[in-house]
Amino acid sequence: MTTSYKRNKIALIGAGMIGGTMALLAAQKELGDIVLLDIPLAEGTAKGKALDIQESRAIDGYDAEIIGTSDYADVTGADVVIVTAGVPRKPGMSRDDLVGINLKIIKDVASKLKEVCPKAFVIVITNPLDAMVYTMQKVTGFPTHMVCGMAGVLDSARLRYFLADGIGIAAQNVQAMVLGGHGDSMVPLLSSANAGGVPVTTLLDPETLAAIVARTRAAGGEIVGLLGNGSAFYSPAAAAIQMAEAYLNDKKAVLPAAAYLNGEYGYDGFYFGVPTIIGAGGIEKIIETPLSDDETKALAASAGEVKSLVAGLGL
Ligand code: A3D
Repeated sequence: MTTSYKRNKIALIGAGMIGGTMALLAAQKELGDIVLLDIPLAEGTAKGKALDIQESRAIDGYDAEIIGTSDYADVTGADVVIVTAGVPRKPGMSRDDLVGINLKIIKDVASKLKEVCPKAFVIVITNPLDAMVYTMQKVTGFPTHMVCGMAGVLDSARLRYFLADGIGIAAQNVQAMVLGGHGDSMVPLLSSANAGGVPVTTLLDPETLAAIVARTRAAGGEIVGLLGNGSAFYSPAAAAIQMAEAYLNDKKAVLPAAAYLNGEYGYDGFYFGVPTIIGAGGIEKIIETPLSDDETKALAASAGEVKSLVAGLGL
């Protein structure tokens, strides 16, 4: 009996800082063949990054094909699409300040994806995240469980790192989640955060914990301020690739993601950061975790902000 296996196809829309980093990570993890797409004006960037990564194949040993393009025909049949098309923040800007310019871009990208890869699992990264993932789903009409946003994995990784650093242990030993919208009102959950099963509230004093929560909320802006030009890209790329891997390898991974709510947490009809299970079915389930009273209130405030931004999209 002969069995032939086809490699997965991963399309990265936007070949900028996050797009290029994701291409490298996806190649190193051998997730599949990679298409790096940008606008015609930046096609050279997409082609150049693709060729640069291809030229490291002999060193790294992976076999994936990586191409750069501005032609959506090359995206045809993609299994996973990760979208970073748009512009990042500059120092002093909020994520919501990007809505005008990025809304047009996401509408354009979504209308093309709808034609070429209707079965894809789509992960949006472009900010303002919760509004852009909503736009992606509305314009493509793809099933809501096949369209999601990356923010929670990144925000939670930041929280986990800051907690681990404060306690003096390895970051992977800390389990903690950030829920809600991907903005200043995001909700780091301390009630369930633990280090190897031990509640972090017993390991760090309240002042230190409050400072960590504040730093987590402002962590994206901290990097924007340091870089002076552009926003974080290594950790956002790693976070989105973890989500893509969970889908492609049916990992049933518990990962916070911007998922479409149908009554979970008492909300309905918009995308919001919640714990999910990601596997071959996309967002297979939204998990409802117990929250403290303060966390419930903070989540309500964050939901109010996301809902008003989404209401202004005119979709
Ligand atoms: P950048 O390096 O500027 O790359 C964006 C790329 O998108 C550029 O190469 C553009 O040419 C390209 N682009 C613009 N319009 C289109 C289009 N219509 N079709 C295809 N490509 C297009 O930015 P980046 O990679 O640093 O960031 C990308 C986005 O991610 C920004 O909106 C950031 O705000 C956002 N971001 C989100 C997070 C989250 O956690 C959600 C974290 C970091 C950055």
